[in-house]
Amino acid sequence: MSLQVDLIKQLSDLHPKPEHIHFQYGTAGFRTLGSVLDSVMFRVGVLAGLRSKRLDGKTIGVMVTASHNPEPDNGVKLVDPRGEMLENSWEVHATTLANAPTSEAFIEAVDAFVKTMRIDLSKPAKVVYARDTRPSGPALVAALEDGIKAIGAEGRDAGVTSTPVLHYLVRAINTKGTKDAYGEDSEEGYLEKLSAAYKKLVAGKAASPPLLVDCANGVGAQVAYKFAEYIGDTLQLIPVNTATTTPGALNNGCGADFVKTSQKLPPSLASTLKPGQRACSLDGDADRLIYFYLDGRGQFHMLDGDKIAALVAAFIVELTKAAGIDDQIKVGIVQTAYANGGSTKYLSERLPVKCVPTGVKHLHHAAEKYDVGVYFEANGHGTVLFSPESLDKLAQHQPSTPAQSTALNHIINLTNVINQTVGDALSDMLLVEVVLAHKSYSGEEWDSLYVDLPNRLVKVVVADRNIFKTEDAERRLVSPPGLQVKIDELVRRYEGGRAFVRPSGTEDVVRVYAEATLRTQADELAYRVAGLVY
Ligand code: NG1
Ligand code: ZN
Repeated sequence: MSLQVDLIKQLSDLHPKPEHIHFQYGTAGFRTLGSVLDSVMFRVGVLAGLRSKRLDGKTIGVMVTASHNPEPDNGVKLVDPRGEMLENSWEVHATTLANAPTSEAFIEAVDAFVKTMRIDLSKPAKVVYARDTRPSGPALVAALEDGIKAIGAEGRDAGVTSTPVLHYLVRAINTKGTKDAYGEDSEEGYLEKLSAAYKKLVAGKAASPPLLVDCANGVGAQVAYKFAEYIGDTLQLIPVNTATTTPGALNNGCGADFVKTSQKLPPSLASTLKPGQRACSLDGDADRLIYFYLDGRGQFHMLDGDKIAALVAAFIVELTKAAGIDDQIKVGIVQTAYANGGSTKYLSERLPVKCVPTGVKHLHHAAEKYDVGVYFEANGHGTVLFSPESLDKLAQHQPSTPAQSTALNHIINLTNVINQTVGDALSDMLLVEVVLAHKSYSGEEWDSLYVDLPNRLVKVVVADRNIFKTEDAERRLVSPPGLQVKIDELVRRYEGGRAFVRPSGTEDVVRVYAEATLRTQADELAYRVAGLVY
């Protein structure tokens, strides 16, 4: 079977590539202004179909979102059959196809690609796709659908939903009817699976105080409202910032990225959040989660991805001990250079900790090497992975006391409340609430596990961010020559100082991170390092 060249040409001509734009499949897929992404969407539709054919007709996912970025931005990324990010080696093929200047050049590139990858075009192809609430979404999905049609793939529209729901769907579809079945392949199936596990885990525990959920005016609002229904009285969820149709509201002055970057309470919560009460923020596609609370004096405290990792890892270790399985199932942590030094110190005194470069795929792959791998980026993106061997051990373990049996059941229920395909704000929120309920922790008690070092993250716009090259999991620069020596010199002058510089993989900027024992010193160090970069 060969390509349907006429059909591809006819449809591709409806989605011409804009001149003078170079697209790049980065850590978060293609991401830029929604208004220039039409051709990219069409071509991603074709590519997703080809990937499905290459993998023998397994369903591939496509998510249309720009996450925490401003509303006019949009983006697209592919999801592999187990619900994971697209295999690394295909990122360059995605980039090549997206940049073919004309329909003819695109068809030629597809043809060459099919031949080198030995893709059997007679194989079936299935693609499931979803989008967030951005206004540019419907038109971009229409372009994607043209691409799916052009390659002769079968498309399934999962509608408007969160990124983690789409990842769940992909895994559920591909494991249906097997021994690894992940759940019903629908949003209801997802809600049902997670909330049933949550309810078992908190059965008999005192009801938690109501939880404010800042939905960033994005798609998380819709999923949060549904969870509120599914989990009923066990925990009262109060979704706020749910204006998904108000122009300009998405991620604006609210959401996980706002809270993490500005280290402030979203102004819209100022009159609602009471001292002592917990709240959390999701990002625009609901795959990041940040908690916070106001103390008795009304002072804001943030509980970020590092704090979530510490809370959750300690709880799982405790349960493996209580279940008498801690000699067989070991917990490990994966972080990036952005993890707060306070968290790294606290965690590495207790558990194995690995530092990897920024980007979910690096964290995910490193976490797969542990029996139970807990990975979180400081920005609140993360999850927990249980290896297939650990799942087998849990299923086969014979508890010798009722207490062991209870602990074992808790761990098994945790494997179901956790979305193991990708970071999932609402799944992580239920997980955190389980641990807090079991430990009877308030936000303040959770926060006191360790003290965060004051830190500052700044963006620097530079002429060419590609000259910045790093090593040692992005903690040191190898290029431009000489710059790292200058950074080292500066850092030495600050007590508890640490700083690093790396090019962003999602924005045309260089990021500078600094921490120090004192707030003013962390800020000063960040700005002085930024001065070196500029
Ligand atoms: P870049 O732009 O490469 O720093 C950002 C986040 C990553 C990750 C990606 C994907 C920070 C400092 N960086 O990457 O952690 O989440 O976006 O969305 O938060
Ligand atoms: Zn996101």
